[in-house]
Amino acid sequence: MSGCRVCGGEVREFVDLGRQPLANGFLTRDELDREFFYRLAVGICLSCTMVQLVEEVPRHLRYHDAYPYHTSGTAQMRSHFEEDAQLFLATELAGPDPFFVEIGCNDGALLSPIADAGVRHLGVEPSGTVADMARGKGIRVLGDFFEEGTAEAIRASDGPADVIFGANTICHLAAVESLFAGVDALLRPGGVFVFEEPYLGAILDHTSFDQIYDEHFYFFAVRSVQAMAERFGFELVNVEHLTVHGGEIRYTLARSGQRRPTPEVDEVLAAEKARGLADLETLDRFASAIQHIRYDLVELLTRLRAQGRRVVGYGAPGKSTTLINYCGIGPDLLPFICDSTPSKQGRLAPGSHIPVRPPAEFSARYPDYAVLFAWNYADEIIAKEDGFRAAGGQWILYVPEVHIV
Ligand code: DWN
Ligand code: SAH
Ligand code: ZN
Repeated sequence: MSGCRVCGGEVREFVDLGRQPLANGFLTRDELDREFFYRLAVGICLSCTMVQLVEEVPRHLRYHDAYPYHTSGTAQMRSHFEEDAQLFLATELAGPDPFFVEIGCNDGALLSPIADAGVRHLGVEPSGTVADMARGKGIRVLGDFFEEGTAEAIRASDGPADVIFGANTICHLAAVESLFAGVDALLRPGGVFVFEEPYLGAILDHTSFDQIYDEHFYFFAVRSVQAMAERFGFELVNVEHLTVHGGEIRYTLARSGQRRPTPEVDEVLAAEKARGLADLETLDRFASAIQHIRYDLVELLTRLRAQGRRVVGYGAPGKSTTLINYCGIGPDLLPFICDSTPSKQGRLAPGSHIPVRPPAEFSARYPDYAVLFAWNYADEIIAKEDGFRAAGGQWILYVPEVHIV
């Protein structure tokens, strides 16, 4: 295989999830004969330790006008980004006439309070429908991919940025050289580049292998992000653990020598070393835990079907595409999946072609069991759907292992 996308080093593959469709490629019936597949496998760079996909899906196939994910669709993410915005407004954006740039602003969950505060801002968002939703909230959006060229154009029209931010987006950008060249062109000398992304350590802790799909090209850890930053003239100056999306880290980068790193950077680095996060044995253990989950889940669903129990899926996140296709689950085991996102409803789930329906179909006739694909919102969903358990229904979770609650 080809080398590491960050440093060119040798990449050792440790997980192969087979042929997979686009995680967010929800289809109409007439699109069925044109479905795109690729090989989903993950490796670690033996030189810089960056964990990454071995095959990149071209970005225009991943992000386009039909991209169906809406950040503001869940209460948890709305309030998370509202808090982020208030944090930035009180700190990095407290000076005179600050300028804030968000890479991958989606429907504007974070930029909305920043715009409301009257702060100069720009979202960079290539997926047209979500970009328009953000514009509808009074947010300035550039409908394009962030890369060196777009960053230079922003710098020329708007001047330097105090903060460049990305959430669940920076790990999607395979071309890190262009990303960092863009950040270098746009960020003011003392500014910060901040991003929040799923943490490799959390993915291993919970065996949440469903976080692996076409969009998540990199699986960041403190050591690999520190090495990447240094390679491009930046320094990792702070790390903070976040609970959203099953466990993330917020990384703060500054230009080398501009800010003193906080003790947390060395603390988390030491913790990663102590647990052997980048060791091949650790990654091989993860790979075998994945196989156990597949065995247990397929066995459970097959047994429930034999017993005549009705089982449906709850939530159709991008993550569910990996789980469903790796386990070979089809409409025979799960007749439908309900999801609150209008742009997914009425379509077929990628690969499995299980129909996606509105949550009203769930409550209209409760099944005996529901597989909770949106497990990162378990508390919110189980509380909201209390009628399901009151009617005798049971939730099936598969993170960190298959269990019924
Ligand atoms: O990184 C990414 C993150 C930010 O968003 C992208 N690559 C794609 C996407 O990942 P995801 O699809 O795994 O995200 P979520 O937020 O875990 O998706 C949850 C899904 O569950 C959504 O489709 C909405 C749905 N849902 C629901 O139907 N009822 C969620 C809740 C809370 C509900 O009550
Ligand atoms: N930040 C939001 C959205 C994450 S989904 C959140 O945390 O919920 C990833 C988003 O990044 C999508 O909206 C996608 O269109 C956008 N994106 C992908 N590549 C990009 C790029 N090169 N520049 C800017 N946005 C990009
Ligand atoms: Zn490398």
